[in-house]
Amino acid sequence: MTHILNYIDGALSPAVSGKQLPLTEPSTGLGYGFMPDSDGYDIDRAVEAAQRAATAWNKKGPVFRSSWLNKIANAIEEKLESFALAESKDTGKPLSVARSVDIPRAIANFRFFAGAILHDASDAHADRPGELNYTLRHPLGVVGCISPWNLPLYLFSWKIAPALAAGNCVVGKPSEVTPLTAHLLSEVCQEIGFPAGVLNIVHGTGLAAGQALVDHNAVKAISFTGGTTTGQTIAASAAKSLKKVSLELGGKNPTLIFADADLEAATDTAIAAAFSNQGQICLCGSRILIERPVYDKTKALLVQKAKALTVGDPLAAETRIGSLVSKQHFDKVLGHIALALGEGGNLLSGGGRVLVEGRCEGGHFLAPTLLEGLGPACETNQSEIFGPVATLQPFDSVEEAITLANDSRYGLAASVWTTNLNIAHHVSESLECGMVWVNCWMLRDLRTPFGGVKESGVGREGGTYALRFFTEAKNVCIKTY
Ligand code: TXE
Repeated sequence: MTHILNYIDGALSPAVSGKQLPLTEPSTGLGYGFMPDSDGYDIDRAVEAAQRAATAWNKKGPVFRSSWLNKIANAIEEKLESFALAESKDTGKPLSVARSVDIPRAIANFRFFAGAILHDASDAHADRPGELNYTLRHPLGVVGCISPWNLPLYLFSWKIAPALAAGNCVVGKPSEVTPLTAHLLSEVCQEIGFPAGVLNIVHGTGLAAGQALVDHNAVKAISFTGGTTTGQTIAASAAKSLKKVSLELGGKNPTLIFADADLEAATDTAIAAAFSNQGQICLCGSRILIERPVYDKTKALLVQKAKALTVGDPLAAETRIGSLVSKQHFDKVLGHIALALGEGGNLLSGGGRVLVEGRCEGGHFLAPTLLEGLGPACETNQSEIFGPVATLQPFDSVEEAITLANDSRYGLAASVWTTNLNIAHHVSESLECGMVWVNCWMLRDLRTPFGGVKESGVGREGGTYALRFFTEAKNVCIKTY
């Protein structure tokens, strides 16, 4: 049995109340350990430790902080395999994905912000005679980072690395569904002697530990990734103390395939965009829009490629689709499929549970599911399902494609497939979202703005956007003569 502990002031400890929550491995359905069921008392302890550490951490300067972030990255890299195994066990995702995507990306996040803070610069406005304005950027002090279960260490590190680099101390609250790699991170921090109190990790539910973090008066900002409804609750709570918030929320992203596209490449990537991580990525392309002249051909390719994906034990090398993250989430996604069929959807592939024999017979596996025949207004094309479910819709013109793509309360990302440069530019400009990939999907440069519009969130992460979020600007104006 694994016993996860909080990491507060450099030490590992249970919740003050002694309460624990059970942990389940989704691919087997079996319990594997316990984690602290922390509450406001644990958050208070963590915030106090962070406050004590804040001045020294900031005053040591960027070179010092950068070197510590690199030490964390190196320490995770040395244990990459055990981190990958833990991430796969906790989420049900294929080990190959955790090993090649999740953990390398977490390492890259620490390294990227270790470098970014060394090259960060502030503004000066010195072009008016007799006046000099310059902008100081102060860290906020103590900040809260709340992360979800789909890419646990990847998204946790995407928040804490810029916060620490910018000179803040952090109280992190990883998802209670997948706390294991955050716990391994705290062990790594202890092993390398990371300064006590600079990073604190408190485990528990959103309602108890998460809400206490959001409500804490000494916490100056909340960076959150998760569901839109939770984001709205957090924004409303944070408004009471006028905390800064960065909210990276849900998506219902379109993949637009025009008739002139390279259909092999487009369908390969559309399948990856729909089903990677079991469809549990905010960037997943769950609405595939296809220009009518190539609709039938594209559909045939998509169905063939969806059916070819191997669903199975996350530890098996050939597995492409693992288990959904929990029984609760599995039931929710199955409910969406039933609703889609009720709405008149025509099932092209998948549609139900996959029984994986042996070790994983109690797991929550779903076949990659494609549906057609559903209009833009139906629930299936409006709700974020967050599972391996995508719909196909035809369109007849560029303008219709744009209208269909924008017919969503979400606006996170889009993937556009065309060899026509004019279409690529016009569609990219017209889409209501924060990120457009043309002839690709999820190709990431960590300097670029990451985030969405409409109900997909508020603010941007990445590069200087994150460093700006985690600092407060102060202008100094000097009359020089
Ligand atoms: O996420 P929650 P859930 C979407 C996806 C999914 C839905 C719900 O559609 O089906 O959200 O998932 C913490 N104050 N995404 O319920 O609740 C919580 O403990 C402070 C999209 O699992 O948003 C966890 O650490 N914190 C997404 C984190 O918020 C609170 C990734 C996320 O949990 C809180 C995951 C509160 N009141 C789900 N309530 C993406 N954008 O990538 C919860 N939390």
